[in-house]
Parts: sequence; C-alpha cells; structure tokens
Amino acid sequence: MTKSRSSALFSAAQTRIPGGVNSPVRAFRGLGRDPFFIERAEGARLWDVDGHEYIDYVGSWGPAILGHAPPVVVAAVQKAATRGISFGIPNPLEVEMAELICAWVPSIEKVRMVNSGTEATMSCIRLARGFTRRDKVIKFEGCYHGHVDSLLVQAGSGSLTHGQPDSAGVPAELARLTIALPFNDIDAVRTAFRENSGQIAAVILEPIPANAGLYLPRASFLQSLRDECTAAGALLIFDEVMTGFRLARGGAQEIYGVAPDLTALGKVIGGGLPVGAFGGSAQIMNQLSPDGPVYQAGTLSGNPLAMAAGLAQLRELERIDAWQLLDKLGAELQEGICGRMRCFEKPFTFHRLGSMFCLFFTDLPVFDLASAKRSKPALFAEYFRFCLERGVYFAPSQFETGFLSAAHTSADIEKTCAVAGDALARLGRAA
Ligand code: HOZ
Repeated sequence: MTKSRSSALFSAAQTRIPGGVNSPVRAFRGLGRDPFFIERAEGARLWDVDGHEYIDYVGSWGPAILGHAPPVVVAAVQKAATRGISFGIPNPLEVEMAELICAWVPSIEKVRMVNSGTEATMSCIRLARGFTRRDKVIKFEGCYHGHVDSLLVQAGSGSLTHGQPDSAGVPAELARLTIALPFNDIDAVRTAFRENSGQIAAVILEPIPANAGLYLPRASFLQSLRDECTAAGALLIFDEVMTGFRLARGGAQEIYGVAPDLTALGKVIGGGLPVGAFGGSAQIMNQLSPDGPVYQAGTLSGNPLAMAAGLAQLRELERIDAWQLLDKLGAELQEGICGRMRCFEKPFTFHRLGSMFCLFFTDLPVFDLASAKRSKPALFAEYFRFCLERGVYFAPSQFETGFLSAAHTSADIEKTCAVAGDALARLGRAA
C-alpha cells in the first residue's frame, strides 16, 4: 500500500524535528493515528495534503475566530507587507493597537506587544515580581500559561496530554516559588496566602480554564480572588490568551465583572500572526524598562504585519458583532450534541461558553483538573478518530478546548452534530 503524503511527511519530519512537530500537542499521541499535514485552509475548512476536507474546530488553537484566511485580514497583511516587513523601530500601527486594546479592556491603561502568549505571561510574572518585590506565585492545577519556567508546574495543555505537567529543565529552586492549587478552591488560596504571608507576588489564572478541557469558575471565585489579592498586596493576573476578544469584546473580565491588575493576551489579537500582549494600570506598567527597572524587550514586537492583521481582525469582529453570532452558533452546537445525548441514561458532560466548548467522557461534574481527569481517554480517542474520519476535526486531546469561528455555518454545525451523534451512539452510552 502506498503511504499517504501526510504519513511520508510525518516520517521525514520525525527525522529532523523532535517528535516530528513544532509543538507537542500536534503529534496526536495516544490517539492511535498520526497527524495530518495541511495544504490549505479557508473559512471553517481545512484541506490536508492528501485532499481530505475537514470542518475545523481548532482554528489554529484560537486565533482563527473569523475562520481561516478571512479576506479583510489577508488584505491588511498584503498591504502592510508592501510597506516593509519588519522595522525594529516604532510604527503607527503599534499606537493604534495599543489604543484599541485600552479602549476595549478597561483594566488596561498601558500595554506592551510581544510575540506569543508565552512571552505575555512570562513578562507578567516578571513584572509582578519586580513591582511587589516578592518572589512567590500562585497558579492553578491544569491552567496552562505557555512554556514559562515558573508556570510549568501542574500545567495543562500539551504538557498534561503527554504526562509532563512539571517539565524537566525547570530548576527545583524556581519551581518551589510556584504554589499550584486546585481551581475553584478559594479556601486553598486563603490558606496559601496565610502560610506565605508577605511573599506572594501574584495569582495567575485562566479566568476560564481552557487547557485541561474547558471548565468554568464557580460563582464568586474570581471576585474572591480579587479580594484576596487586594488584601494581601499581590497582583491578580488574568491569562486571557484564549478568552481575550473571543468571549466578549473585553474578554472574560468583562463577562465576570472582575478587573485584574495585569492581563496577558494572545491568539485572536494577532489575526493568526505570532502576537501576544500584556497590560495593566499605568502605575504597574511604568515599572517596565526604559521607564522602570523591569527589563523586557523584543526585536519583532509590534511587527507591522502582525499589527495590521490583528487590527483588521479585531475591527471586523466588532463590525459584524461576531460575539453574538458566535454565541448563537455555540448554542446550536450545544443543543445538537446535548440533544443527541438526551436518550442516554447518564449523558457525558458538555461545557460551552460562547464559541468555546468541550465534551468530557464522564457523567460527573467537571470543575477542576482532578474532575477533568475523570474523562475516559479511550473514549475520547475513539470519538476523535471517528469524527476525523468523517471530516470533523476536533482538538486532538481531551485537555484542549474546541473553537467555533464566525465562518462556521448552521449547516456545518448540523453535519458536525450528526457525526458526533453517531460517534456517541457507537460509544455505547445510549439507554
Ligand atoms: N492549548 C495550547 C495553547 N493554549 C495548544 C497549542 C500548542 O501547545 O501548540
């Protein structure tokens, strides 16, 4: 049998790229099949190098909120490219982007652009430590903030998928400064503050954790964190790399009405180009070099192509009121999948907020990492493969989140629900 082009490419990749991939979660480990290679993407569709077509619910892990290659973003990038690809000196688009972010996210008075979500959270931690002159950081089990040394402790996403929530290469001395607690457990936070009085620089979290599947904060959890941080003189950092500009114009902080001290942004903000940002009050942000003592820099930060792509995407989201549309599509998907599980004696747990969703293969409630781990990996793998073979591409790990885009249609969702329904019926849960 001749090898598919994807298999041939994956064999070649494994020779020259560790694991054959440039980010571990792309390796499809534990799913009983190899990854496929993409030829092109448009709207809500992907086409692989062997000509297979997929309805895509990964959306480049979040950035493709308008779908793939949206004409407004492509045109903006083309136009910017003709004026120069990188300057390494200020350009007007950086100011436009900073003004837009500050207008949309009121907790941000000043913002710095970086090149990834990892850079954004890493910089938030350094800034929080520099501002408070303290070293310890509280994070939550299953929350993933990129591959930042201090934050690869009980982390989610690929590190969790591949069984490495604590990475080799992170000095034990550094990891000891990170206190990992169960999400949604405010008593654990209070105890940690008590036991480490005057030592906590910051509490960092995804306000809606989306790197161990998707689960939600309990009522008042975020406000209680806000209160505890204020009382202890620690900074509250929201990692809104996933949720920023996706769930609402002002992100999760707008939805829950809780203002963090610092916010990390990424994904949607770059329109598919490598962009991150972090921001907060002027008082805190002024600690950054060259005004303050906390050093942070980047050759490509504020790159004109990236700014043009991000601005075009954000403005288009607002122009079409994408958040309302995305919520409507999300509701259709939820109804379609949950509707098919109504005949189950014990339906699986389906979570959705706006355009983010996740199906856990457990009938028990999911509210933190321990409860997310109740989901049965073998059932997830079978579900994933079944759907993929029928042209529906969900994230290749239980510990990730699904994303809808404004390019998905009700017909796409109907087809998806029919496929997902067949998969669920096969998994033997029907009464
Ligand atoms: N959940 C990850 C980002 N938030 C997936 C992307 C990756 O690790 O490559």
